[in-house]
Amino acid sequence: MKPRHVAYLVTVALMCWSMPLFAELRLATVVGGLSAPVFVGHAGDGTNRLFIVEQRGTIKVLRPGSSTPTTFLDIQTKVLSGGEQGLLGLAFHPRYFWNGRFFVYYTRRGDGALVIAEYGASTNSDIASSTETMLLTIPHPIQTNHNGGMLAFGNDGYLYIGVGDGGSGNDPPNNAQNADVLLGKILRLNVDQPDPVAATRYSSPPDNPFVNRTGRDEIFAVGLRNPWRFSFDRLTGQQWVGDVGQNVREEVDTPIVAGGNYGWRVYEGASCSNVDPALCNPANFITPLFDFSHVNGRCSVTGGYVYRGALGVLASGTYLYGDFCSGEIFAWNDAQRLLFDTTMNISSFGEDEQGELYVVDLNGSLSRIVSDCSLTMRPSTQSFDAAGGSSEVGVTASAGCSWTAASNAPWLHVIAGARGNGNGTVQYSVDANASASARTGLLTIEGQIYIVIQSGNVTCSYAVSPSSGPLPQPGGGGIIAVTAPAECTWTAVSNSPWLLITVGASGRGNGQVIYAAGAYIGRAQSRRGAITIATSTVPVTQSR
Ligand SMILES: [Ca+2]
Ligand SMILES: [Ca+2]
Repeated sequence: MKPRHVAYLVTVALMCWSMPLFAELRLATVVGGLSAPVFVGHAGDGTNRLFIVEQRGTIKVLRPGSSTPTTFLDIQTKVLSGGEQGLLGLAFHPRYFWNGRFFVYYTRRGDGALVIAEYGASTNSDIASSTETMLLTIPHPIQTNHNGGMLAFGNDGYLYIGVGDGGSGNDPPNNAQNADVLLGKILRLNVDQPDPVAATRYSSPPDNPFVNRTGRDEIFAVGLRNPWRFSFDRLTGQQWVGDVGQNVREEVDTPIVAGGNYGWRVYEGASCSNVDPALCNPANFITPLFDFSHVNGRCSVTGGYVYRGALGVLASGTYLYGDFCSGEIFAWNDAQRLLFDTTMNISSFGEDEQGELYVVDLNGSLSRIVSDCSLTMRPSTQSFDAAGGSSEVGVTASAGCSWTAASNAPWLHVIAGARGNGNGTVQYSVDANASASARTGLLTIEGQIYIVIQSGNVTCSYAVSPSSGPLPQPGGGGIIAVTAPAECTWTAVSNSPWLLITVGASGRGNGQVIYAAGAYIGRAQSRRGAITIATSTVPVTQSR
């Protein structure tokens, strides 16, 4: 056997042995034949439906398992479409299941104004009501480019809106640095509370940075060029913005802080744009987390999502994003890594209810990022009192997929199962905590994080409210408030596979647990589950 054959076999053997999870990634087409899709999202209502925004002015709905989307909303008569204009964004209210409210972002036929409008559900859950309620219009009369187009609710319940700088090149009116106009900004609105003084159907949260001072109250952050796509990390609430650059740099900004100035038009990415060279002092602006240059055909960042899906397709916390022109899809974990080099025009990424990620190709398709070597953990978190103890976490992995487990804390020890292949169990122990402060340790299992929290050495008491949770037959969710001293940790555990904890599987001090269930069909009796939080058990009953 020639040496290079030996080397080849060794390489294959090493690949089988180490089995890096991302090597098994692929793009699976979910649906094709779409008309210029620019966004995909979900309603958060337990139905697992995907909603696909088409630029011309339609929203399609796709039931899970189906490959035939149907029309949810058609507002083509209102929308000016083409180039960077069209129906650009969609956001469902966090309580859409209860209130049926959702919001769209489009450029208006006639004058090109940017419109944020509200629509509502109808009695047919797959067809929205066509009644429009105007929320906000932003004049955009001169140029057709840089309309922004993203809107999404933050974990604070407010609606965030990414608005472009008004267009042309180098922002001639300097809109992005002007707090008296809404162009070139991230806005933040409370859509649950009108403002009778301003006569608007929304209000500006009182801690928006320009409330009670010069500048538009709706503004949350300034200095954006064209924040075409942004997202919130569903675990941490941190906002990630892909801000499209001009001729040189593409950037990703995070976190986005109230009153932050993200640099445009003084800076393009981390570089001085030389439009206002006298202002190029980095101390006055927030530089991007990272930027990249226009090499390899790259021209326009498409902001994406932080992966938190339960299937473990990517390591938890990985930020996925891409470039519209090159078709490249990248992962960011403190460095840029190329995952796919596609022929797509990537208009957007998107997230389903489980946190799995999708890629939208403007040429007409929607694909999902899947892995042939997925890994999941049950549970994903565990709390201990100050005395410590031991426990275990079950790992579910495909046969042949190997993994390792490691602790980041000196008081958290892996005592068995530090390595596995396929399904397995990791056993660990937690030392006693002599301090009065709570603490958090992490077990990292093949890039995925298992959270161990431990209360401080104090007496802990816990209260939950409400004490029971009814769910309607079509599915829905609820919120349980947890009250505890700040030194005290807790976990929330469901006793039923149909009863999902979507937010707050663990916490310390005061917090909330959000749960959800899908429709309950075809049974004679209601079904009963329970969520146990620290020492309290909250029964949840879903009607038949
Ligand atoms: Ca103001
Ligand atoms: Ca910037």
